[in-house]
Amino acid sequence: MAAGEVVLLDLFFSPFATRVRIALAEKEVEFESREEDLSNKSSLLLKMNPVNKQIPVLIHKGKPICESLIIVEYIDEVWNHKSPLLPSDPYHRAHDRFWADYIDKKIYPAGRKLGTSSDHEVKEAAKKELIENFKLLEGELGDKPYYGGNKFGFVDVALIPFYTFFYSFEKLGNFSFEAECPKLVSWAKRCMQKDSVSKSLCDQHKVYEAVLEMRKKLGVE
Ligand code: GS8
Repeated sequence: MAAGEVVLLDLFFSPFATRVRIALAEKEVEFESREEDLSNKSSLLLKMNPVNKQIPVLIHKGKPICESLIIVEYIDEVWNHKSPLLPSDPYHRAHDRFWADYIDKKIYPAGRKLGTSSDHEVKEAAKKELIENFKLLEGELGDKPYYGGNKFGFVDVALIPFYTFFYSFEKLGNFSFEAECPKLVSWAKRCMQKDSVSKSLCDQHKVYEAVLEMRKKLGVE
């Protein structure tokens, strides 16, 4: 592959960018990661994602693809020679898209609320909501090794980046994921045994530092 053919506008602790790094690693696609400073966005980011001005953006042969789940689907379609992420059956594909959407609509907002709140009651409500949402996801996993069944798939890619936030959630919410969602923690550890995942996820302590930094900037103690 020619140098610069695949470029990712990236941010090391972003769960959304991590999805893209995992999908590219699953497909063994080489890429150039360009770390963005979101307080001083590059002209390339503004040009490639003029609508949302957000990372991640995948630039493939000079053309941008935005929104992490759309990017993961694109990667799955373009590099379809190995490690299929979405199932071939349309019903199962729709089912996977539903759960990936659930993660964006339920997990991310509740996690963000917990990460950015200082008020005790708001924080407790966010923690309760987050745990309930994760428990529901744990139920969906059931006794399967992965959300993709016997193999790592689309929903696994969508969810596993949030594992690096578990430590931050536990510190901020004063609870234990192991106690609340033991099967989900076993699933996460299983995913972490894959090189594509372990090399793409950011260290949980670095994530916690970034969360504390963000709380300082927002003026929440
Ligand atoms: C979310 C991307 C996002 O929130 C996706 O790609 O799935 N739905 C999108 N990106 C954040 C960084 S990660 O927290 C971002 O770029 N924020 C900058 C901004 O909003 O100005």
